Amino acid sequence: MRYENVIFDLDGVLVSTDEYHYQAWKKIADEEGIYFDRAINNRLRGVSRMASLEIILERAEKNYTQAEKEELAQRKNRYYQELLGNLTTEDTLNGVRETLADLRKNSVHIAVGSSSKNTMRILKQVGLENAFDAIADGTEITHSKPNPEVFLLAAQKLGAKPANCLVVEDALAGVNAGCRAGMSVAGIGEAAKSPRITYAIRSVADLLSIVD
Ligand code: B16
Ligand code: MG
Repeated sequence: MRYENVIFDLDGVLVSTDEYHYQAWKKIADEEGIYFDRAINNRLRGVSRMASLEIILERAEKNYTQAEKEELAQRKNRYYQELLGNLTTEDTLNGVRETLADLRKNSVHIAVGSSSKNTMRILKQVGLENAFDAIADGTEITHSKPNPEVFLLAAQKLGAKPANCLVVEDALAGVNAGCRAGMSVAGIGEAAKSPRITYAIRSVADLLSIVD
């Protein structure tokens, strides 16, 4: 085995919750009269909720107090959680379930490394709460991606050395986090174009040939 451990990003790699993040932030931006589009949304991938809000507020015409920012972040999370209510076991991305099962069959340890504080709720809703050997998420870290903290925590929970881990990411912030953790990175979607990745993949099913 080339890698004994694979650490998956959640949003945009296992589940297409990235669209729900976009819709929830778009609603906030519209309510506040702030310009927001999908290009700006791409900068929010992998970035924590408060850091995402700061990026959106770059286009705001007024200054927001800390209390106002906290209210906006809470409101966004309410809208996001309402949308998460639609998630079913059908909503994992292409090839995810089969690939997770095949990796495990080949004794590869698998983990989730996500900035999201909603990770457990999402995994439960799509029926993947027992699919991983370890889960590290936004509720356990101080610094979100591009800081390597969440991936280092996932590796620690797996009892793995970073050099033995392959990170799977769709976001530039996540690619940078994986590199800073000293891990190899497979990039999917936008992240497949990053010069920092080790492998470009089209779907998680491509992982089997990389890991073996
Ligand atoms: P929450 P990932 C990230 O998840 C999302 O990509 C990012 O858009 C979001 O702001 C962040 O989680 C925090 O999410 O508001 O649910 O705590 O890509 O690291 O799995
Ligand atoms: Mg992601």
